[in-house]
Amino acid sequence: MKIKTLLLSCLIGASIVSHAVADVQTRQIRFGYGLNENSNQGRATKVFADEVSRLSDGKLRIRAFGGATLGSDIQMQQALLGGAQEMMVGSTATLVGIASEMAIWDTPFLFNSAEEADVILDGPVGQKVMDKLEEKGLIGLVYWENGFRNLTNSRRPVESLEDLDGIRLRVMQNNVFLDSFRNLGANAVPMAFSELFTALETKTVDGQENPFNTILSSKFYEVQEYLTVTNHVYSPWIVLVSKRFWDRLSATERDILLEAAKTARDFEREDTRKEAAMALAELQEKGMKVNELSLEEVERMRSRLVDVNQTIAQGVGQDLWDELQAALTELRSN
Ligand code: TF8
Repeated sequence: MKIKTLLLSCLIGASIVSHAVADVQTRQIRFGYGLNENSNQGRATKVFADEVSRLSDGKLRIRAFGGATLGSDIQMQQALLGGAQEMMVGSTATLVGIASEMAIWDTPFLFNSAEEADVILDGPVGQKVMDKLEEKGLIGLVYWENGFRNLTNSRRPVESLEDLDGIRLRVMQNNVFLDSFRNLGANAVPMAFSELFTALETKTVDGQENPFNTILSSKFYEVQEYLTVTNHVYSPWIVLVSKRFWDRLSATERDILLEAAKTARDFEREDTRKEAAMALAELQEKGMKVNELSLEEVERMRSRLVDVNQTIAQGVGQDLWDELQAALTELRSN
């Protein structure tokens, strides 16, 4: 009985696959990302590429370009809009110029844990925000984890908010980040990630903020002495497809890209969390001086940032904001 069922499901499986692959053309898909190959972004892109190849019998070929060789996040988004590039993964924060709703993920201290982020991002609110991209010419497939962001700088340990005074801090090209860090007293400078290492090295800026993973994989420890654990915001990445390209794909081709993006997402989140758990110790070994912001200072930081929430709610629409808050309340009551 069991063998029979197994055989039967193999047969059904085989027929689905052969039908499916017939619906798949040979295509090259340029997939760009900003971090280097030896980063969580790079490793997950490799998983995505392998999975797309496996599901399509090698017909769909992902050509991955890391290290911003196809341009910064914003430049790649433009290439996707124009149809000059097919896919990318990048920060949602840099997408705000195209879909203002994306700013909702920039809310300081929004999520208490990565697991909370998973539920919200993969749930109805995450989907709703992602769907806003379509009318702008982009298709969002899934969110990957960038992670909780922490502060580094080359000037001094940041123990209190006052220590941020006058620090030239690179932020993502996004008004929420700009306003947030200005409210905290830093001299915030918006800049593409692809220019950041050099800017830190030449002291054009004194500091930046990113998850431990990126501080490690981008070797910021070579040019930044102080790391302050703040976890001030959880930032997602999003996997994007050019709508012009998407519109030409068959249903099967679309399914393959979406399935592979989900597999890569699950891998990426696990990989990122494992790396993050080790990264802090490694950064200390590399010579970074690490301090944790005291609870009292975190509270001061939160209260200075409350005004930003108001601005975000206005920008994304009060309804969406309320929906997110309700989803979080429900999640936390379980
Ligand atoms: C940043 C982000 C970067 C992303 C990446 C290049 O600081 O955290 O990780 O933009 O896609 O810019």
